Amino acid sequence: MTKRIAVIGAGPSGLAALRAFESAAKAGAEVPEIVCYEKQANWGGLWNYTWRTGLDEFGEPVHGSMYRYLWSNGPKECLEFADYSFEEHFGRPIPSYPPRAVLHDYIAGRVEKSGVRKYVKFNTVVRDVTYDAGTETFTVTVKDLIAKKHSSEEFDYVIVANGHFSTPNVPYFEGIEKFLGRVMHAHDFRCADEFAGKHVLLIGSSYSAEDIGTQCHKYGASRITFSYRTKPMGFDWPEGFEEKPLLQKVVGRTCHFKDGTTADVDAIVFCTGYLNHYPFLPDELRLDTRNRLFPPNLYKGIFWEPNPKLMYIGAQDQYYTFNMFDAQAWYARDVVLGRIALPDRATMHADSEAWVRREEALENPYQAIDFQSDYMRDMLPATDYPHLDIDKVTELFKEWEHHKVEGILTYRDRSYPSTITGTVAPTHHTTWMKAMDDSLEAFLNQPAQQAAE
Ligand code: FAD
Ligand code: NA7
Repeated sequence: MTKRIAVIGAGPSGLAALRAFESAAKAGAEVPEIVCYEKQANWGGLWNYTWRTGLDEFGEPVHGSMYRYLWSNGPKECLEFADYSFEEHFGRPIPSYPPRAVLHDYIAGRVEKSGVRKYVKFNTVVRDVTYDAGTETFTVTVKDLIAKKHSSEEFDYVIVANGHFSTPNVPYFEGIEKFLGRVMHAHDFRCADEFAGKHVLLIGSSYSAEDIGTQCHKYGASRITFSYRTKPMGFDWPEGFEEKPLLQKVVGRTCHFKDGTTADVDAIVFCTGYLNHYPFLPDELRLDTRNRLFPPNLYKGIFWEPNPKLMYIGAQDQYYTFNMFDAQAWYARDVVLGRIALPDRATMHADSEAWVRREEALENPYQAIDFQSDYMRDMLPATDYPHLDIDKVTELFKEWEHHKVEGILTYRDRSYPSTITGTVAPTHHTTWMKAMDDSLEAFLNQPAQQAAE
């Protein structure tokens, strides 16, 4: 009987799984029957922008954490699919740091062309997954949000690809309930314009703080203060930015920091990260991890060791994104197709523990990049995923880190060569600080006035 596989989520990770199986099917392999459940009305995951915050039109938690004016925070050359270059999609080379809509177009273009939409049940949220050791099958219970009906189906494998930058981690700070201004988590941030003229405090010292802070500055905030728990980001911040140690308490609009200093602010944005959240999984199947490069108990960062028929794609922290999800999807597919044999549980665990220990010893972003590159090298040769030059991608990531240090407001004006086509990206028609329109049309089309000059 044909095996069945459920994919939970049609973001970049779930779509990588669909694409992986489809490419094997096109090459003549017999593949399982696939059903992908996606709670939103369209695919693309976080890249599928929503203006909504809180609950969606069905009363479900809004998945989207992306905001207006979000531009890629790394070079597109580092995430390029090995089987579908940007040049192939757009018909010409494009600059290295595209805004969100352009990346959504790229992700969607590949899967649209490979005809996998038929596998996706949109507006369908996965509520519950159980495993029956007797029949060796999973029962997946879903709700069709439009028909308002629950139903259950049996599967031999489940791929969990629901993303982990969607459920906010929100710590408490004394007095914040009486703060006389706007308080929100990055998950609910949508439009920087509302902070024009305001002094914004961002708690956290990672990507969200950096990006939302610089974006608020770009759209007219009067001051940006960051508050860090462990260490400051340490960029050479221009006038108007400041980094302070952790917030201790809030009195009215006055924020008190660990070094005894204070700041009067208009808004507080929690950039305190996200929780890996799998509300549809029972304890025995649920990954329990913070955001890290190698979550424990996942062989190859994919297979749930107590029951490797349950697989996770994209559950780790990410330097690599789209092409890493591909590598994982191709690997998972080949295990399902019997092309790769999994070792016994003890061997799997010893392997993943070695990665976990290595991750714990990492000291800086350059080592972290090398770590995830090695993880890619560990997966790729086992599959027929088209050649991806990991040495070159690693170099690009390290250049990107240098470029951020050289100019946190100018790094997005840089260009890099594609590791797939070799073409060096053209310079964008407008520098990032001056590019206020983040639409696909504005990005791809030279403004008439500039073109005429
Ligand atoms: P997601 O994109 O989160 O997709 C998960 C999908 O699962 C969603 O469509 C969701 O609706 C669906 N889903 C969730 N729960 C259920 C359920 N119970 N039932 C059915 N469906 C469900 N990466 C980059 O490469 N470059 C960037 O510039 C970049 N910027 C980022 C900015 C922000 C603000 C954030 C939060 C992340 C950013 N990322 C960036 C990283 C991002 O994680 C990846 O690019 C990518 O979106 C991860 O894909 P995913 O499929 O694993 O998860
Ligand atoms: P990250 O990268 O997981 O970073 C979370 C940040 O939040 C990090 O600086 C943490 O500080 C900080 N944090 C977490 N808990 C607290 C508490 N309790 N108090 C103070 N600070 C805290 O999440 P991001 O949202 O920045 O990035 C996630 C993705 O979104 C990423 O892929 C981007 O591309 C966009 P720490 O350093 O641990 O002390």
